[in-house]
Amino acid sequence: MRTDWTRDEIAALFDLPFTELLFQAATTHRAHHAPDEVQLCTLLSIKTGGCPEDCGYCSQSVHADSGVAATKLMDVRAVLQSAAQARDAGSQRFCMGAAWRNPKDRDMPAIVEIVKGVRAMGMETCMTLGMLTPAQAAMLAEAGLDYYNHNIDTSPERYGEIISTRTLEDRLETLDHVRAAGINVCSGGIVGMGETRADRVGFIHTLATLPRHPESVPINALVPIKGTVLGNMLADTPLARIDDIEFVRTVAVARITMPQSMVRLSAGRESMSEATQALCFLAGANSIFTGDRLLTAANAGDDADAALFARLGLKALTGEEPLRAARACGSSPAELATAD
Ligand code: SAM
Ligand code: DTB
Ligand code: SF4
Repeated sequence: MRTDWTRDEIAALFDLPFTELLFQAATTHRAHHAPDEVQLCTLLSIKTGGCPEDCGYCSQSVHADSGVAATKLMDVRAVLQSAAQARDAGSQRFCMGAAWRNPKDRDMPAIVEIVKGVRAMGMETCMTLGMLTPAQAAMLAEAGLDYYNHNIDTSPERYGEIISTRTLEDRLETLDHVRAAGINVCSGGIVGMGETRADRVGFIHTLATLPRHPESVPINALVPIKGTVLGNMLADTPLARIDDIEFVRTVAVARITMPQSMVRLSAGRESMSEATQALCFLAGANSIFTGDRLLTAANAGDDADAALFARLGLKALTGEEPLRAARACGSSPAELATAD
């Protein structure tokens, strides 16, 4: 897979006539994925709020005035109960998020127990816990964690305007540790934070030129949350909200530049019409978050998604993923990911 995309090439994709861009994205999608299959992932916040980081979009930052109460890490049994419900609702992957800058070593035994428990239920596991040391990444790999989510969020130029308590380089370093440990990478970001087209180009460019593309690329549309810097900004300047067509273009460019990745239409579906979501699927999105809650914000809910899938003739992706096959036969997931 190409990892040498230039910004000019990516900008040229964004500039294509919409019909041509969608045709190219849909063609790329079909070459690598079944176009009627969409992966269902369920999110659970296993430790909510009270986060010391100052991400301008996030309701869970102590710097926000969003009214989200801080909780302790959930009890292992309660997490496993939620995972069982998600599995019974047809979810393939269980993604667990903690509002931490980084996990403390004393948190790791419970995290390891959770990973093992969810995996034993036959679901793929994903965790997003903030920055990791190489040793913590190795512990998660040893526990059997399938994916680690760690978003780059925006362009390198814009990063410092959105988050001041860590740098993009910190983020990339954790992605390196995750890769080195042999865990699949889930990394994407947020559009609709008042950024320019050039920022969206820089954001996709950063992901598409990583040494290996992330296996999952979540594209979130900002969920404006009152009391956060960006939620307040959008309330004052509603025109800054991203145009639906531009959002679909971003999904299409992610699909074309990272053909084998699962591109997830992530947060923000609540405020998107069915027609816009359908365009995202046509543009190559092949993964969503199901259930009625994301981490703290509302999500479409299983009934709405079942109705949408029925209208569009989409079905839930099932079956063994390359990672599981890789583990079973002893080769590393990294080798499989580069087998192109
Ligand atoms: N604390 C960990 C971290 O930041 O890596 C994990 C949880 S964090 C909430 C996971 C991701 O959710 C963020 O990187 C961001 O991309 C996304 N996110 C958070 N708040 C959002 C919002 N209001 N709208 C859209 N995406 C959001
Ligand atoms: C990702 O890219 N999006 C998810 C997941 N990774 C952890 C989180 C979305 C959060 C939306 C806002 C909220 O629920 O607070
Ligand atoms: Fe903390 Fe993650 Fe929210 Fe940033 S996005 S404030 S790191 S929970």
